Amino acid sequence: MCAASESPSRRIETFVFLDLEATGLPPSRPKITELCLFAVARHAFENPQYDNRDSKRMPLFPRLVDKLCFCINPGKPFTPAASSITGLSNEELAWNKKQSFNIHVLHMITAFFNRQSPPICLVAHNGCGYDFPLLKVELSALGISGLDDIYCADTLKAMKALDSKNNQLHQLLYQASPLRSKKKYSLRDLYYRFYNVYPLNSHSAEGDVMTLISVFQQCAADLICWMDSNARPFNTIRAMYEENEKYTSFP
Ligand code: DCM
Ligand code: MG
Ligand code: MG
Repeated sequence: MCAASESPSRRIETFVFLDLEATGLPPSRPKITELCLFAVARHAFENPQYDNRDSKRMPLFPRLVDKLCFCINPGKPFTPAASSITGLSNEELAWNKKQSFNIHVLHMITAFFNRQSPPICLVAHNGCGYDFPLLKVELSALGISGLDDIYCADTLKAMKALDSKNNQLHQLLYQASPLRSKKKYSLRDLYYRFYNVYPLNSHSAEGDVMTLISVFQQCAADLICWMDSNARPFNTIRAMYEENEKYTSFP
């Protein structure tokens, strides 16, 4: 967890949900093949809309969302597992003439951020373990050291921290022994915890971002509070690996 001094000095105004699809998992030195960003204002989470016909009073998915989603030719073979779960392949990306992670990606994401109200926090599930360090690799390959003035926060860490705090509170209030936690924290399992069904479109960047926002809505007040004090500058994230190895062009 970051030092408090590195967290935003003002409350976060915009949450930019991020999901990446890529050619595999570490240590395969993955390359990004799909990137999705949905920007949602703090205001939207603090003032949710409800469907009055729904007796469970589930919040509606935010209506005011800015979206950016695109495919990238990774220039590296997918692992069979990654290709299978994402439904993407090197052949299809080449046949559809998708471009590499080039300078246009940087221009698009910086233009997207420039339209959001700061402070901006990138939010990804297991972001610290996967998405942020992987994005850092690709930006470094373009000669970019980071994204200035952008914070980031990991919902996997946040959800575990919130559950642990609630557990401690429960012990204190009821003089109880610690609850044996069998809780699961994959994005799919968190969605199931709140909605009692599994999410649609897992392992598409857009589908996973929508699932993450739906989970976030269920604990928005606590997550926002956690992120206000635990978000860290994106520039403090270390790259997943150093891209010094030259790949032969593929395909
Ligand atoms: N990934 C993988 N094998 C898994 C899970 C994920 O190779 N069992 C890789 C490919 C995905 C990327 O991680 O594109 C991101 O995962 P997710 O779809 O969960 O965001
Ligand atoms: Mg993901
Ligand atoms: Mg995904």
